[in-house]
Amino acid sequence: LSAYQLPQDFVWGIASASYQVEGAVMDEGRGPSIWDLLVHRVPGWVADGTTGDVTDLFYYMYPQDIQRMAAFDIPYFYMSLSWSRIFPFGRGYVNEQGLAHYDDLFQKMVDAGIKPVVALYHWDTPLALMNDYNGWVSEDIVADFLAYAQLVMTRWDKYVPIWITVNEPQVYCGDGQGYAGYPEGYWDQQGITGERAVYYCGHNSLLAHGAVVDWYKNVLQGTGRITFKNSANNYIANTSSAADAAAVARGNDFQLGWFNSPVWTTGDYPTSLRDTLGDLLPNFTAAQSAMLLGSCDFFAIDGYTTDVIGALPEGVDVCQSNSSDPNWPTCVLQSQTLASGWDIGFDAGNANTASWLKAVPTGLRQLLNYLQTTYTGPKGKDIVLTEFGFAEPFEDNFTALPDRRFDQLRVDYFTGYLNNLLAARVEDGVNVTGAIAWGLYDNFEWQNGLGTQFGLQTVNYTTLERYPEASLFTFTDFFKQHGL
Ligand code: GCO
Repeated sequence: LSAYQLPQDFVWGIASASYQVEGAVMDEGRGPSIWDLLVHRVPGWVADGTTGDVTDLFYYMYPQDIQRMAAFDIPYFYMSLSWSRIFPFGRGYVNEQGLAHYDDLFQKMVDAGIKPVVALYHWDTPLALMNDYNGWVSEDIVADFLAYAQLVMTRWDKYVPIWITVNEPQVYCGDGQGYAGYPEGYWDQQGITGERAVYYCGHNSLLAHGAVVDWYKNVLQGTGRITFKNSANNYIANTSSAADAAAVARGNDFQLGWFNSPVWTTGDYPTSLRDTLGDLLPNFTAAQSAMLLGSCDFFAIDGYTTDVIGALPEGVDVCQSNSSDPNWPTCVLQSQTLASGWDIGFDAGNANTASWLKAVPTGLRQLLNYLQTTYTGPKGKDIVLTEFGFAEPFEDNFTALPDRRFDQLRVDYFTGYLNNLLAARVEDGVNVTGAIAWGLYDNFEWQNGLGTQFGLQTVNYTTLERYPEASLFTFTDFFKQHGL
């Protein structure tokens, strides 16, 4: 494998997202997003009390960030557009300063030889749309999202070879509706139960994705590739029992089938979701199913880790640490309707690093094989690993780790994951055609705030200086070693 040469069009690069890196939240006509409200007004929403007000100040510092990427010969950069910089009220009035900002950003990227991979939506819903109609819970968002997409794709398609409609709907709809709107509890006050909000959010995300792809292909006749981004952990069964195997299958339906059965296989949600959720799950019309089927040019997967999944005894809604492997003691509840899982050390601060390093990299190979078997088919469309990465435990603790730039655990993470990706491609014949690392540098890690650091560069939040870490060299050297 060490001599294997990757094809020249292999998509490799590094990632960011607007609210996580831009800062400058009140500058040049930007309107607020739901995150501005959540971080300032909901006590305890962010674990360490930080916000994205400044974060990496990418909004102003992008020229140097682009030069840094160019210096490392990084060919692709994943980023998202801030919807509320362009439509401060979510729709209607357009902010020309926001457009001019991204004009210059794209021009500088292209001048530096870097290709943008651009998401239209990475969780920062314009606040006005939340106030008007509850954001993604309402089907009204489909028309507003389409109008926004039409404006930006018409203007920037010439720069953008790869478009992402929505980022990880399973997460922003499923893992607490706060990512798509307000925290749980708010919905109940609106007369929408939490669970119903989750599945309407997912449904409207699919309809919005489908509407944008349909317009992009048939009206704009865009030449780029377009898809939405999934998030999934690799699931392995806790024991060889039939009940645990069923829990794994059910878990995969809930994390992947929810969005991918409608797009890749049947045009509808998986049977297990229909059986479990009943009328919480909306229906597609025949025309909507037809629009969704085949609407992704490739399968985009964000895959960070592996969970051990076991069946829960009926009626028990906390998970039990009955894993047969003592190296995996951390019990993480996936969902009441899903299964329980034992997380193999994804969390920053988890001291369980040894088992994490031992167990997880092979999980990526399994996940890629699962996706090809289940969705894309052996000679079908390709798979791109659009995010993977690692928050090194204790990295922000200068006493424990005085030189943060030598991030040994993250180096091991990328080495292990990239070699397993290669094995999936070369030895298993999985059509995986790209790998994009999270992230460009430390940034605002949502509810974990600035303290949880995934960066391949570390950032001094007093001076905003960026420092390449060892993992940035490991990551970029890997592709050079393999012919790129
Ligand atoms: C996503 C991710 C990123 C995170 C990263 C590390 O939705 O694409 O959640 O925004 O920062 O996955 O947790």
